[in-house]
Amino acid sequence: MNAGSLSLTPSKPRPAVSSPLTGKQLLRLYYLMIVSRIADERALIAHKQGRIGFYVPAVGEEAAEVGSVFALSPEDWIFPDYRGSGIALAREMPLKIFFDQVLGNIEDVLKGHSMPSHWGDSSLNIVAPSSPICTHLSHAVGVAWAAMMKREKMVTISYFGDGGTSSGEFHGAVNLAGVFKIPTIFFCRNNQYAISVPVDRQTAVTNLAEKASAYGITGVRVDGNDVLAVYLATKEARQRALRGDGPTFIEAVTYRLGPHTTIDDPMKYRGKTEEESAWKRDPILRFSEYLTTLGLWDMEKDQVLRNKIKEDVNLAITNAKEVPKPEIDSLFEDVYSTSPWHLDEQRMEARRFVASKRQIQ
Ligand SMILES: Cc1ncc(C[n+]2csc(CCOP(=O)(O)OP(=O)(O)O)c2C)c(N)n1
Ligand SMILES: [Mg+2]
Repeated sequence: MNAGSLSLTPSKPRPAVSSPLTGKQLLRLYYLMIVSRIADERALIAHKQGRIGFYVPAVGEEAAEVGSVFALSPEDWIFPDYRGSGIALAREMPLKIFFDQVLGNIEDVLKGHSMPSHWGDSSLNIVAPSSPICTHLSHAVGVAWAAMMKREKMVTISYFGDGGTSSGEFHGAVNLAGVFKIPTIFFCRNNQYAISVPVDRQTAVTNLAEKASAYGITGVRVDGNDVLAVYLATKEARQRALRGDGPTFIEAVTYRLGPHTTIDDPMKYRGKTEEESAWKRDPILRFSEYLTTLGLWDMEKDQVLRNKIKEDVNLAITNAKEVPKPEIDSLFEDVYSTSPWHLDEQRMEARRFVASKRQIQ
């Protein structure tokens, strides 16, 4: 679906309010934020119904994810972490591919090899994430370094959380990128928690962007619930990288409105009052108010858009459930060019196990 098919064209001429983007682009951003929210909400329901095994929602962090991806060029490479529905969808991943990955069926581009909501797709320049925190940062640095040597006009961007900035992997990657002025962007979504641990229990720094100065690179703190501020900060970081002025560490200050993952209950470590006040800063609500002020949006359009997206999301998830799962042999593919003996043994064992299950059924 694209914005045009829902007549998301501006209904009134734009007033003279300054915006870095055209009306059409602003509405596209809004569409992407809502599709990310609805896809996450639908996936959480599917998990409660026992239809999917695991999910990592980005509810509340849509402005940070969508705004930053929107500032990139198609040739840039993205290194996401496990919380990235807005990243994948803003990179124009179709809902079909998105839910095929969540369900891990045979049409999943990653062949069901990754955990649900770890989206990757080489055709979209998105590297499949792995779950260990910040291990992908040095990969993003390495790819950007290679591009720099080859004089290719591209940057890389890696996504991670506030907790990730306390890891050794963060230190190693950012330090190296600073020394060699690597054209990369370190994008931190400070959503206030690392699972149940609040930011002030894991770092004495109140402003994470300050960490950049320890590596001699530019640090930018941006309101992560303001999609346009995030867009501009990322765009500038991209230009800085391409000019040869080195990497940028962006801290997007936001809030994780949902659980850490489907196996978390935030009520065990934070109160309802805190959540309720965070919902008042919902980036989607805020952006819809901005669009309404510009004369680009109204309640009726909003309802039409949400209903259409819900239909699209439901269809994608229903279809993905119908697609068969990969055969057990696929577990052993894509790692070795020639399978070693111990994997051959395990493959035979796995085949016997599946066959015995089938007999019982
Ligand atoms: C190296 C490593 N240690 C521990 C974990 C377990 N773990 C998964 S998510 C997480 C918290 C990460 O918090 P943050 O970096 O703030 O990202 P967020 O989940 O809030 O987006 C932890 C400790 C892990 N995945 N990898
Ligand atoms: Mg966090």
